[in-house]
Amino acid sequence: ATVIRREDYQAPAFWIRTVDLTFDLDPAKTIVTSKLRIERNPNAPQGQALKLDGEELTLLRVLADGDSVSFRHEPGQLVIDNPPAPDSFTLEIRNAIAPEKNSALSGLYTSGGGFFTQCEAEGFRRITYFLDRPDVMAVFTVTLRADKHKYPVLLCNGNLVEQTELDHGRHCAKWHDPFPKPSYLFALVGADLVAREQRIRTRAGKDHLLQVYVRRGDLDKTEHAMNSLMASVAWDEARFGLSLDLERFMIVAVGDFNMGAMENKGLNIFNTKYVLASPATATDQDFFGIESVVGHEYFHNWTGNRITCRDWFQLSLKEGLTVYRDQEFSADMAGTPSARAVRRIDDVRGLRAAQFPEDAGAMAHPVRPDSYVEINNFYTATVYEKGAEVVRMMATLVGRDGFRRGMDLYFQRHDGQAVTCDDFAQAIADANPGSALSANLAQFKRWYAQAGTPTLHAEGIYDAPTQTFTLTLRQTCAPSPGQAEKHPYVIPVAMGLVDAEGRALPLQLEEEDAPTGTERVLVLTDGVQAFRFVNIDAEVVPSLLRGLSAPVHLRDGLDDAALLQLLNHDHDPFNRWEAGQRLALNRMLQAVEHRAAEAVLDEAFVAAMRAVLRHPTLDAAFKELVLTLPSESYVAEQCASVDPQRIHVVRELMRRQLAARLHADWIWAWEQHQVREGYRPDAQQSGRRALANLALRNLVLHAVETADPVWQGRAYQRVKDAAQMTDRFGALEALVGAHAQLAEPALAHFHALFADDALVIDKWFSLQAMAPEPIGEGAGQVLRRVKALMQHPDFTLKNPNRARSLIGGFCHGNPAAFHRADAAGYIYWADRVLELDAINPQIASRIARAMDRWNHLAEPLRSAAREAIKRVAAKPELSPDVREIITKALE
Ligand code: BAL
Ligand code: ZN
Repeated sequence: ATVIRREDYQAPAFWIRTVDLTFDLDPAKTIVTSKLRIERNPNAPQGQALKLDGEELTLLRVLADGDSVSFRHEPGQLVIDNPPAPDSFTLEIRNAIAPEKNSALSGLYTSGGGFFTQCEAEGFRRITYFLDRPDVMAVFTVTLRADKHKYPVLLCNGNLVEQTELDHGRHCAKWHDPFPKPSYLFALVGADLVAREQRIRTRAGKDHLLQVYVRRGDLDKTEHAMNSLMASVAWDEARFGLSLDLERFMIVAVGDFNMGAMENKGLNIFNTKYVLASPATATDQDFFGIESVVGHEYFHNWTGNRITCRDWFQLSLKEGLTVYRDQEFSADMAGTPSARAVRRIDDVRGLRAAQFPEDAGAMAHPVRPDSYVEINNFYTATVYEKGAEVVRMMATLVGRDGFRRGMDLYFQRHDGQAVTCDDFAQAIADANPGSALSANLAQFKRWYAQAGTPTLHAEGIYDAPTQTFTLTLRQTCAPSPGQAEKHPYVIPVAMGLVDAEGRALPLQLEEEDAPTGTERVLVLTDGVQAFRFVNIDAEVVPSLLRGLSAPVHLRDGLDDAALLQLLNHDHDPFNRWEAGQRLALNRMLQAVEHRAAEAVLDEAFVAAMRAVLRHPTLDAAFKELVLTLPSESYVAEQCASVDPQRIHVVRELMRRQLAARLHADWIWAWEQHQVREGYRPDAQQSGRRALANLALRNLVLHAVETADPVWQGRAYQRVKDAAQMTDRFGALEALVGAHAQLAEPALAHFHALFADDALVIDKWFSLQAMAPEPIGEGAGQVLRRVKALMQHPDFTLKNPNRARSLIGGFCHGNPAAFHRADAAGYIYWADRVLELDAINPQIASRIARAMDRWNHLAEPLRSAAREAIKRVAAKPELSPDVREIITKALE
């Protein structure tokens, strides 16, 4: 396999200034004609051949300045050693492709009888020969020709400039995109679709047409996507002064899609999962996901499209920044400070569930990787979510206004360019001279270069006679593949001090004249640093790393009493939640380590949970987060040697205890949090539904334990009658999660109700794949079910959403059912990876990553896992995607 290294970057030998493309669309044989205006790059070493990328193409013709030209093939490239004119010339290429055979869904492919594209990262080379790299930006003019009856809608980037009728029932549409763009942002659609349309006038006073295209019959599920798009346009103008730069902005939904969505210039293509929603078919979480992804792709128009990446190592330049922007958008949309905190907790849960394990596993890589074999493998939680944390830390270090100044400078300097993460950090720092970021910029950028999650160790000592509190902070970071030694990071530590009465104390360091408020950001730059606070008149508990102000583990040694103090009193809702999670986690880890499954939850913990649940002023959404035990995978991350079965048993037994001992409180919570007004997917209503659903899960769990039919019956009734999906699915989850007898009829009823709705059927598959494995007798039940579901008429490996729901749900989302001593889960995994690899390497590679952390498993799981990985490795014809993952796993 060819390893691409960041240090080998060279500017291209040629630029492509303009592209004229013509597509004669046909599923079996599409003809692509491409006219490229090419210029030699005067700043690159001269005399180089022109090497165009191309894969799976049938070449029909090559002309240079209208004449034949000699060319040759190298693997994946068309090489022209002697272009006709030294500095600039026109190249005309004609080639054929077979979209209907493109099961990898990269390039041009068919789905549901239409044509769609996905070009990021390197799909354009599967359409035609090109300099398929992000630093080559060209102006595209595209003509699409197709059968009018089958493909009445023909879309491409930019503006529609011409529409004509052709002979033989065909028609033609010509599009021009005035913005130079890299090939990865190219898109076309040819399909039978309908659109929801909205005309808007922005703050900038310009009129625009927004369109959301879907299949006929889905139009009633596009309102939320359109509302989210309008909100995104308004937000980017208000928060960052960034206006829509196109007359027309289109979103197109497609059922077969590798990613969540794609930010092609002016023509976003979306997985249906992130477009279609109605209260009857989508949960609150689905509604939220749509708002967030619509925002994300829209925000890319500036952070990604107007300023793009110089090379793929800089992927986080656009992804980390755009995730940060979509997180801020969602937080602003949530409204209240408490709802913002709920959003932040949710983001952190995602970071800890996906990125922290990645940073500690075989695929650990820096936010800006140094090398890759297959770039598709680097669309990771590290590049996206940790990248967003790096941007968030910059914003913390320069402040909200300072960050806006930095963004303004970034656009002033780089609009229209393909740049690097260094350029971004430099702009934020330069706009904020005198800030902790500009003072420590080179060191700060280690966040881009070093892999692994650092640990922040904290120790606080109160000295009553001098009324001082000394906080000593120390940082460490474990080695990661290829990086034995780590240098200190710049770690912003947002913090406060909380006394026994819950007062937030004024914070004054000994070198300061006066307090600076009750919350501040300490900046740790050395390996160890002490901060001495003065005028502290009582014992305090430090509340550190508020809002997770840096993506690190915190080891502050707080005992139960201190954590309870924070849970009860911390002014920072994030750390309040964190304290509750830590109380639960400590108990879970103790039970796991001491093999004391029967460990009885102490009354102090149960009472603390009850106090939160019954609290008169806390939001329901926040309560739901506090009352939800840390996930099994998060517990696993804290263990040196992981026994997923054991963790599962402990968590299940704890769940049952909370269900039993808070029984009356759960009844109260259920009754108090029913939403009776019309459905709105907002923070307030969805919080109430989330808490009511958690209550129902607990009530059904307890009912199954005590053989009480009432709550099982209520849940079943809700599956049948609920007016919307959040409640219906919540009830179904409660039955399945408790192994209730009514789970089976409820699943059957649910399937019958939604048999024609692919996205709902995906939920039905994944719920079963992620069902908790029964404790004791019945082990292996989930895998048997998953195997049976593969034979279900609705199952197909070819649809990424379906494959992810069942196989991904099981391998990634159900550790206790997947990691089995008899290796049956691993055998299933290896078979599916190999099977999927022949169809769609990107999806196969994602499933392959379920073994990233095999090395941390307890025996005999570890050995069994290694055997399975070796079996996949032994297959000679693996895709580079899967080969890279498997090779790294075995290193
Ligand atoms: N650029 C790939 C999809 C996304 O991150 O928006
Ligand atoms: Zn993105």
